[in-house]
This record gives sequence, structure tokens and C-alpha cells, in this order.
Amino acid sequence: MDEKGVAERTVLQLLEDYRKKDIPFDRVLGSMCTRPHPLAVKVHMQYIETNLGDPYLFPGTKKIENNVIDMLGKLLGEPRASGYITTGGTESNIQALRAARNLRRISNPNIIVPESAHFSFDKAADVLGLELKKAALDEHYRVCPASVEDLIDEGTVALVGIAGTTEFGQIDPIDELAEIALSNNVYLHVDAAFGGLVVPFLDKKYPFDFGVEGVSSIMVDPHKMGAGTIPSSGLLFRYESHMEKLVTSTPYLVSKKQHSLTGTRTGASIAATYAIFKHLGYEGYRRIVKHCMNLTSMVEKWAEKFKIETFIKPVTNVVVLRIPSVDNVIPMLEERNWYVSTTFKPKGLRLVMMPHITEETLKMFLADLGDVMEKN
Ligand code: 0PR
Repeated sequence: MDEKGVAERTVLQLLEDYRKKDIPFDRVLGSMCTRPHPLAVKVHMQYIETNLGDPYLFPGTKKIENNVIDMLGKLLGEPRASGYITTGGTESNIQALRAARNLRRISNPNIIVPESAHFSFDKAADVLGLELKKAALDEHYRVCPASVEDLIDEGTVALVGIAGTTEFGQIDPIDELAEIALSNNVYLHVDAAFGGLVVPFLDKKYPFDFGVEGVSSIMVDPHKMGAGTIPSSGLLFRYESHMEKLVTSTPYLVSKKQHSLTGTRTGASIAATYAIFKHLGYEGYRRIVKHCMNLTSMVEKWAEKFKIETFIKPVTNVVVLRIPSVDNVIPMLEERNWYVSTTFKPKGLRLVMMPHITEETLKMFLADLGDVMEKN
């Protein structure tokens, strides 16, 4: 900061220049975020002053949060689920595992996650003092239940399954994990950050939510496939008693307890999530998912035509192409103003077909990708 401020228009000009350096979503084919729905943006601005760190002052906004949790509970198979809206998938995963750890309170606790788990679990394990055990995957990059079973011991406080893995969009066999969890009396958390707003709207049905007995908690991020504003992730517990393991008392406030990890937290993205859930309904999300799955099929057909393998037959709207020297291809695509991503192990070109991508954009991209590969 300087001693003297500058005119508003100067500041806005400075910011416009910075913003121009960002990549517009139309050129992004490798991100799990998307342009928020215009209604979400409008409502976000209307609720910009709200702080659910103090629900006593914002009882209306608190009711909205409860409504969003009810809507998510209904979508995910348990209308009576308890929960709250966190700042994102990372906070949701940390908090779910914190509840699981606090339920047992044993020394040297460990958790078992699939090898495909998002790095937020590394953070969670570090923050919570948990040993992180990684279970092997099968040839379709789904977690191998036998490997999970092998890793379980008396220190295991939670198992994790993923519905929509970060790299391949794959869905773990949650029903098989649930059986293992039930027979070993262990907590099961489902990371549906990406898939929670995809899987329920696919033609093919997958058991992944509270409909599966043995699933203790689920999280899903409206700021990914929900087209909500950042930050928005729903964390849901089947039993209120599990959520109560997150309670911290807030003695000097009028509302006497908090479950969230953060204190001050925005109600803006929560109201925005409420607005789009109400506005789009299941029908709207089915339409969005259909669009994204159509794009996914377009990529698959293109790959088939050019004899390029996909590592798995896409299950959700993520396609990973086996492309030789993919690391050379990325900068060549960047030169043409396309932004994609790669998987880590095995290495492939990772395309995420998000709602902001149109058929025209995809056709232009695939033409450029073909061209670049020929030149490489
Ligand atoms: N769980 C899964 C399955 C995820 O894919 C992610 C993030 C998280 C948890 C953590 O969520 P938050 O980032 O909300 O805390 N997945 C995306 C990824 O790593 C996040 C992302 C989104 C990264 C857009 C880059 C980007 O441009 O790919």
C-alpha cells in the first residue's frame, strides 16, 4: 500500500490488465472447474456480506445452507443427512477424516485411500496425524478391494472410496468397500467432489452414495460440475452423531458451537449453490451431464478414428489419451492457445469435458491436436 490511494478507474484498469493474463474457460479442456452459472454469480453478489461464521447474525443465510444440505442429502440417498458447506474438496476431506479419527481416538491411527486419491488426502493425513496407506488399483484404475482388505489393521479409522477420480474420472466399487467397512466396523468416506453431480445423472447406475449401507460420509463440490461459485463443497454425514465429532465451542459468540474448520466463512457461494439447484433441478443437471458425456463420446470417436488409445473407456466426462511424448504436445497446444492437463501415472493427455466446452470448441481443439501430433 502507498500513503496516498489512486483513483478507482486506475485500480480497475490495473486489475483488468491482470485479468487479461488469465486463460478464458473457452480455451481450457483440462480443468475440473467451469464458468459459474450467471444466476450463481448474481446471487453470490447479493450475499457478498454474509458470514456463516456467525449464524446468529445471518439466520436467513443459515437456513439456505440447511436447505442445500437437505437437497444434497436427497440427491445422495439420505434426506436426513447432516452436514455443512465447506470451502472445497480439501476441507471436506479433512473434516470427514477428522470426524472418523475423533470417533475412535486411538493411538497411531491410519486411513486407507486408493492410490488414485487426490492430494488433499496427503494434506489431511499430515494435518490430522494419520498414517496414509495407499491401496492398489485394478487395470481400470479402480481401487482393488482385496488390497484395501490387506491393509486394514486395528489402527484403521477410515477407508476412502472415490466417485470420479481426479485423473481418470473413474468410480471405485463403493459397494464392495462398504462391505469391507461394515465387516471390519470401520468408517467409510466417499470423495465425490467431481462425480457427485455427474454420477446421479448418468444413464448407467453406479452404487456410490448413502443408498449403499456402510457409507458414513460423502462430499461433493458444486464449484466443480455444479457450475456454482467458488468456494462450495457439500460435506454430508449419514449420522448427526458423526458430525458432532467436529464440534468446537464458541463461548463468546451467541451461537455456542461450530462444526466448520474455518471460522469466518462466506454465505455467498452457498446462496449461489441454492439458487442454481433450485433453478436447474434434476432436469437441468441431467441436461448438463448429457452435454458433457456427448463431448466425451466425440473425443472417444475421434481417438478411435486416429487409432489413439484411451487408458479406460470413460465412465464420467474425463478422457485420458495415450499420446507418445505428451510432454512435447502440451507446449505445442499452448502455442495454439489450448490448455489441457496430463495424468501422472501412467502419463496421458487428460481432457475434462466441462459444461463450458461447446461442440465447436471441441472440434477446433481436436483438429489442432491431430495437427500437433503429426508435427511432433
Ligand atoms: N477430491 C477430488 C476427487 C478432486 O478432484 C479434487 C480437486 C479435490 C478432492 C480437492 O478439491 P478442492 O480443490 O476443491 O479443494 N480436483 C481438481 C484437480 O486437482 C481441482 C482443480 C480444479 C485443479 C481446477 C485445477 C483446476 O484448474 O484437478
